[in-house]
Amino acid sequence: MSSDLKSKFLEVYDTLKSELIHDPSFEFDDDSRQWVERMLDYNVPGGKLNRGLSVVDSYKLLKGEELTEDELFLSCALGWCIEWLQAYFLVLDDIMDESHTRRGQPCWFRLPKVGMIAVNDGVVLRNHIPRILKKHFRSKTYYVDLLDLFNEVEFQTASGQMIDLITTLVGEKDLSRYSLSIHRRIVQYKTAYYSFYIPVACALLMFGENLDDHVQVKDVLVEMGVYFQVQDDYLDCFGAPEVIGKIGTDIEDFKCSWMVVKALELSNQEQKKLLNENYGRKDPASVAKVKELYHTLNLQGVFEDYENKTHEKLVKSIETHPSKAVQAVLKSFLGKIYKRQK
Ligand code: DMA
Ligand code: MG
Ligand code: MG
Ligand code: MG
Repeated sequence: MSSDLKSKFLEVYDTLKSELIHDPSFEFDDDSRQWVERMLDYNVPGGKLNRGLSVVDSYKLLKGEELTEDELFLSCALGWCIEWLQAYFLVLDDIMDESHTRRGQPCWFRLPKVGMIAVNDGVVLRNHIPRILKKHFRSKTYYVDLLDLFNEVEFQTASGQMIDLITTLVGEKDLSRYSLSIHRRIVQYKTAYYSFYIPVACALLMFGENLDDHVQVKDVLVEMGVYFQVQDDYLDCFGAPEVIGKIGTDIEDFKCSWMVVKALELSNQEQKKLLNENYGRKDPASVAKVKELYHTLNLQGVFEDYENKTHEKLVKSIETHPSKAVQAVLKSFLGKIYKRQK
């Protein structure tokens, strides 16, 4: 990724933010304008920006030549809509997961002056997306398809979040229900569509393509998204908080994480008992016991093996795609996440 593109991308953020805090549909005063600006700066641009930048990258690869100023701006704006979507989901996810840090700073709702105002901030972030789209894409032939895409993906993500959350209630902490197929269902919906499918789908729409003609691309991207969330589950436990910018809470939250599913698969009766007695408890001693078991079961090695095999499978399936440009889009995406540490 060129630093040029990244600085252009950040420039577009400033433009979009300025439009939103001067939105004529609301009579902003200094306080409300300042609140929105601070909330946006805190929650929208501080991540890796992979999802957003991928729209620009993908569009470039599809077009195969330099973008015009206008195309560059529009692909950046679409990229930012995805970053806004991500910010909206993360602000609410951190409340529901009772997380403490995100991107190396306290979660937004943890700030003393914010608290549960963060719930409404999430709604505001969500509402900014159609406002950006209306301002910049209303006259495009693909405008309705864009709106429909964002609506579909939001529905899928919210549904995935719902099953991620209600699965923890099942059978009063009965781990015997957790399986790889339940895990897959959760992560496909909560992560894959909004993290992997939507950036490429945005680029395809801007390029004039019909999304119904790209089912194979969607399938590969969903597989990549599942792999990405397995990495997230792994890093929740074994990642370095100062690198990933967040402290894991999956064990405390009794999440149907890839780690616990694998641990259950590999455990003997005694180890299962240890899991049942300690998984989903907030006290650090219980969490430490679960992590120790993960070490004993060599889940690091199991993960490494999964990562290598999944990478190989994804490359093979990408290479069956008839278009070299599409292959390049998918490979560039895969390259960004393979063996990621954050
Ligand atoms: C992430 O799940 C999914 C969404 C839609 C935010 P998660 O809670 O594992 O994410 P994180 O580890 O970043 O809190
Ligand atoms: Mg979370
Ligand atoms: Mg969550
Ligand atoms: Mg996680």
